[in-house]
Amino acid sequence: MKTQVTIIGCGPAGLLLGHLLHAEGIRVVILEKSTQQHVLSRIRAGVLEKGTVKLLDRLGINQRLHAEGLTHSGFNLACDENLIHINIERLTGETVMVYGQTEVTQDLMDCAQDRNLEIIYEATDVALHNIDSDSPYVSYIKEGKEQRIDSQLIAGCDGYHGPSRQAIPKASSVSFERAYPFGWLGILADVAPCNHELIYASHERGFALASMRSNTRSRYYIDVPLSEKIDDWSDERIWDEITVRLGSEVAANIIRGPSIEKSIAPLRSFVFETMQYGRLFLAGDSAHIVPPTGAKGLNLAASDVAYLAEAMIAYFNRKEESVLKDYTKRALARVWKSERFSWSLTKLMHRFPEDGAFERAMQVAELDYIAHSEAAQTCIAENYIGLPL
Ligand code: FAS
Ligand code: PHB
Repeated sequence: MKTQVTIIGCGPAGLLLGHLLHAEGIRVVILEKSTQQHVLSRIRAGVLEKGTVKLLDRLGINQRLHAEGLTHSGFNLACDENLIHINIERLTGETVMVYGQTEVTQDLMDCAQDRNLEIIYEATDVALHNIDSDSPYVSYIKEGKEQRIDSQLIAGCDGYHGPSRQAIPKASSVSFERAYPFGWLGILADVAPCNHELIYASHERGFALASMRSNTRSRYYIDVPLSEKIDDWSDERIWDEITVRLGSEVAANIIRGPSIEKSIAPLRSFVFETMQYGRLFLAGDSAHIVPPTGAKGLNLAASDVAYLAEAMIAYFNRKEESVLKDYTKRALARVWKSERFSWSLTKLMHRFPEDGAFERAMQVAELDYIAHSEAAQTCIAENYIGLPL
């Protein structure tokens, strides 16, 4: 098979890039190792920056987003019993949208079908070949048969564990990594949220987050040591811990219910420099990971592909190579700022095992400063809504 761009991975990065190029008449094929159901079964991000919403509006894949998404004009930081409201709309004039990654992925997949954007699911053993030549290709197995796609460019949108980043020689790249000594235990339940906006809580016992997917479906997180196993956490034990960490005032509004999903995700900050090698371009989690504290994962994938699509459209439709060459520099500039914001919010809101009373006093003092400083709140707000592209 021959095409112009082979996209590996059918997560938000691969699907958004596929749609952006397809809309400009560029031929693409998306290869995904799993089934559509499996991709949709993953519970991940829940907050969309304004830039991500604009991208979906531009593609016209936004009916359900605007019908079912929740527009939030603020969120809260909580320190023990004190709630600090960050009024992002008053401070920046912008809002964010609460709409699950699962729903975004569903909408992008449904539209792919309607618009004849080709996705090959259950494509296993994907391997990249000749990526530093003028004739790169990707091989894969489908229904037991070896297949091959020849294309001018390849986009590695296959997440942290995918083959694309591994295909780039170590000598041509530098990695930066910070692993955190805790993970996020998340629970999803069909109960009304305890608050109309998100609450990120820093408590003596640890971190908690009260989020939602709709007015009838809630998503809560607590941080737990990496040694913890989800089977050791009954729903009751999770609700008890959430109730303590969110403080008595908020806890009074918590409605408990059976979990429809619960899992533990490790926290990591990771950046891979470079995002281009020959004819291969990385986008999303294949090139960088942020701890979810800043709600940046999905949104960084979206900003990467906004830059990459612009570069590939210039290359194919206007025969311009320069924008392609600038991709890594442009994308990484925004990636590092989001990495910094996610890392600083993680440091502020979580208890680190090596921390003593002094470090805790520093966290409490910083949160008290934020509570009384418009400048500090504006800094957090402009990062939370998403820095300009
Ligand atoms: P994805 O990982 O979403 O997609 C990559 C795709 O490539 C997958 O469908 C995979 O099956 C496919 N693939 C992998 N290897 C392949 C191969 N060999 N061949 C073919 N296809 C292959 N962000 C938040 O903001 N809030 C959260 O709460 C949050 N929770 C998260 C929890 C977890 C467990 C994880 C891993 C991430 C979480 N994130 C969260 C971040 C998340 O939103 C990611 O940033 C986002 O999914 C990135 O999108 P992609 O880059 O498209 O990668
Ligand atoms: C979520 O709703 O899953 C969510 C929201 C905000 C975050 C992380 C996760 O920062």
